[in-house]
Amino acid sequence: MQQVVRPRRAVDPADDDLGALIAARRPGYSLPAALYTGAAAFEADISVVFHHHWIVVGVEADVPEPGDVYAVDIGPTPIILVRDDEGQIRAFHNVCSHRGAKIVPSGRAIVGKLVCPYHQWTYELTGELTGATHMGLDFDKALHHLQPVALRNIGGLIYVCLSNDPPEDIAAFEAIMGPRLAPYDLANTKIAYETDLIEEGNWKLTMENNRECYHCAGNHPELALSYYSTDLGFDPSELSDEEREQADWLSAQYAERTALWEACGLPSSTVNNVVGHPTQFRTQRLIIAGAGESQTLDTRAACRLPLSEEVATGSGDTHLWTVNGWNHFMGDHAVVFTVLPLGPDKSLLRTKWLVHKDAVEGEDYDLANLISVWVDTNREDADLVRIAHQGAMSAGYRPGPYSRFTERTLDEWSTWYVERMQAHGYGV
Ligand code: 3BY
Ligand code: FES
Ligand code: FE
Repeated sequence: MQQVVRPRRAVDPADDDLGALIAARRPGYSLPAALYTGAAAFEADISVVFHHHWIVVGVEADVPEPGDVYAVDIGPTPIILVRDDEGQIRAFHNVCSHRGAKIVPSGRAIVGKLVCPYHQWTYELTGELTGATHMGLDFDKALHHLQPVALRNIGGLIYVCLSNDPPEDIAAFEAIMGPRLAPYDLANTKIAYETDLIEEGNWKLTMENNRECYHCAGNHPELALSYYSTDLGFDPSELSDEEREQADWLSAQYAERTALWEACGLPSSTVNNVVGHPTQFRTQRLIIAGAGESQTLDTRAACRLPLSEEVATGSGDTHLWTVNGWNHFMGDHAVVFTVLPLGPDKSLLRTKWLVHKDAVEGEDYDLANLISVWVDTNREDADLVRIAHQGAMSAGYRPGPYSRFTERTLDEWSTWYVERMQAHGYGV
């Protein structure tokens, strides 16, 4: 069998000097290579971004019933989401208070209690330790409950923060996104399908790739049917007369539709809280192209049961980007993407397609039709992330200029990253 030799970046001693790398980032340009490829940057990302910021890990539908457990790994730190007997969703470190074993394997389970496989310490779904044999009469179980993790359920999206001092601006995010997501009634959805894609690239390259649609025209024939890539901006001087007419038409449509949506109680204006916001997010209600209903190949709804009556027709696509995810909420279904780092050059992209919980596969929706656009788009994006990472590994890589028309959001992303690293003491 032929052995696959993975390319390795020539190690430069400066790769470990995160302070110098952060200080070297030039505004308007992509990051120095070692911030994408280096082991030191990866460790700092886990510590600064994933252990001190609000991270999206799942949706209410991951734990629909009491006793449902969903175990996720945030870098080296495994956590569990659990719905307790009162219906409350809680998050805990997935680490036993005895000798620290990981209690539940990653993935989903249904349990009555949480029992550590090592010595069978037993926890209630509230985290309380109720069973621990041979520990003596003086052993106080109350001191050994599971360690809680900060959790916010924002319109059905589950955010956690591993820090004991979580960024307080989650309140601003909640104030804006709570009302925007409420009409989609995510609490009453189910996961129709889920995919795990291991991307061969740094998680920041996955996030950068998703923040621009410069690459869409050349790479996403399926998504292009329902997605107006021009909503992310093009250089007007490069447009033909016909293209300019189209762009003008689209801006007029946006003005008209945004006013209409707002009048119907569907908040729609763009909010861009990235630079200067620890809990970064950007949201916008997009017009869907074609028949305007959904991100499908025929641009019509894939599921005949809407997520709610409020969004049943003409509600467009609420697009939300956060630090490790992006989302599309449409009238008939939602697609939720979460990105979790596995290594400097490996990231997990988990995608969930949500439909109304009463929708029946084969009757209300055809699964292949529901998932087809994003299965293809994800595969295409994974290829782009792979070649971007390969380039960053090369001795020939130099930080390159972001387009001020189509990649403004990337400059904001990289600026946010540098700011957050500096806030945690790197490069200052
Ligand atoms: O649709 C998305 O989620 C993103 C935004 C722009 C390009 N991309 C495919
Ligand atoms: Fe969990 Fe011992 S490590 S019971
Ligand atoms: Fe893409």
